[in-house]
Amino acid sequence: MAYTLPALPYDFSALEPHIDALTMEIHHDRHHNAYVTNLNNAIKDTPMADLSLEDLLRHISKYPAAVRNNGGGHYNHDLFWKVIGPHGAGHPSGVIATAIDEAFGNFDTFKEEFAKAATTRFGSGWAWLYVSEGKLKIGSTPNQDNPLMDLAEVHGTPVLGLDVWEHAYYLKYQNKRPDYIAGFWHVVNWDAVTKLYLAAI
Ligand code: MN3
Repeated sequence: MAYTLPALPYDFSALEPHIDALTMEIHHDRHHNAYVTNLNNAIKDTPMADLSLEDLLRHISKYPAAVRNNGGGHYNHDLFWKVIGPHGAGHPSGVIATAIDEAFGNFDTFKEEFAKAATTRFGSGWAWLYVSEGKLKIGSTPNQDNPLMDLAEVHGTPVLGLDVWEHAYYLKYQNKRPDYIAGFWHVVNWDAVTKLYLAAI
């Protein structure tokens, strides 16, 4: 069955002023849509069409680059729209807060380490909070790779991702990626992150 572009679960303007409406519209309707279209084209009439997206990504070294780039692009953006949203608390609570404190010492240290991963990813890519063998870890991947992929530098299940491609922030922030990262903390949906964490441990 062909993949479809998931509807954004809030308005394009819902993340203002931290992520602007025009960026959200172009990012979702054009960039994410293109990954879905190109993924469908890459797997059409092949055995890959019968596998789940996660199965494709976990064994991505066996598949064409178009599946790596567009399958990763679809998975990563689907996750991204879920882990951001309006009315962010600004900080985690409950089980995810405890797990972050255990893994990184405290929330401020976690934010610094995550921001460092996002800032130092050269060129296009993603910063991740992911679960590996039950523990939270921070890492980054280039392009549309992610920690599910067998050929990635980091391995685990993503629970929070930050898109640091310029298309994610350039209209509002231009070259100031650190300012975009600072805005990101205002729109993280920690309830969604908690659900992903509980499913991954
Ligand atoms: Mn993107």
